[in-house]
Amino acid sequence: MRKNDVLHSGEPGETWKLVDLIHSNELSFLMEAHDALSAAVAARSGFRGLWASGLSISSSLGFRDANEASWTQIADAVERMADVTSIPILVDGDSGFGNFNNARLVALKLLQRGAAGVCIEDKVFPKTNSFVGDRHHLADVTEFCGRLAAIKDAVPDQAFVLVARTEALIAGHSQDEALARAHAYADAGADAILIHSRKSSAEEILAFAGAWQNRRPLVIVPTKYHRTPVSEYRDASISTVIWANHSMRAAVAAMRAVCGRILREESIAGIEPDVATLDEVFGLLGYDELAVAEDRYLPAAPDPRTGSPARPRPYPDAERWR
Ligand code: SPV
Ligand code: MG
Repeated sequence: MRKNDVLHSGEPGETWKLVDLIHSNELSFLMEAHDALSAAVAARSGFRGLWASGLSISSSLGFRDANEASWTQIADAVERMADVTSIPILVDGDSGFGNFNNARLVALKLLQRGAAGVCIEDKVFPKTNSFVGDRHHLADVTEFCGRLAAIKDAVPDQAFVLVARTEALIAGHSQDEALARAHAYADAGADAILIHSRKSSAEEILAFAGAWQNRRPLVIVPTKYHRTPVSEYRDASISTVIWANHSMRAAVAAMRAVCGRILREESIAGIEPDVATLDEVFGLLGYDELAVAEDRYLPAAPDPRTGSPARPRPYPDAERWR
């Protein structure tokens, strides 16, 4: 579930895990993460893959999801997520941060920083979050296919998953337009297609899935149509569901609640049962490994009373942090 906590060079074949998830006959789930801590929590919870959400990373940095954060800031966040987990990360690469040249550079850098795949959407730079306003200008199909092809050519690792996301339905276009785009993106080399919708029912997504006939694995983001049971996605042979922003939104709600209570009660006594213990935080971030490493690498301090070089383990609590 977790790498060697601090000194982690990645595990051989790790990126294939995302290929396996996307191609699995089972419905797969990717959980949103926006920093190392949320990635560690999702991995510990049992999720087998992560979605490095542009919205959530931007929000955690105090930016709007409108390409205000630079791609290097996104890559920094992704690197820390990859450092503390061993589950694959599909990175939200927005529209690729420019033309084919920016897109292929970003994809290559994300691979180098530990990502297992990138998803790029057929918008122009700067993009706007799909749930904000109506200015969702689609990229020209041929030009977007160039971005996809350039990524495929530039990223030599066959295990690196390229997801092409069409915003055709978000931008108010027809199913036919969405399908034509998806077929063009598959022809250009996309390993999977993400079809996005902001309707409150899954109707248009399920219609798309029916017409798509599983030509490539289909990925969905049911943020707005959240009431649909996942059994409907299984029945529609959808490959992967992304829970796109729920750790970030949960964190906002939890922080709001705890700040309000501490302010009102002028005390932290009452909130203790409602916040994570420090042991949980230490456990998530591998403090047990540091305890073992200190024992191994630091010179033994003499006992001040006896002068003996033998010293107790520095963190007798380490077992609780596993
Ligand atoms: C994100 O998580 O940043 C996404 C999904 O792109 S959405 O916010 O639904 O557009
Ligand atoms: Mg996004």
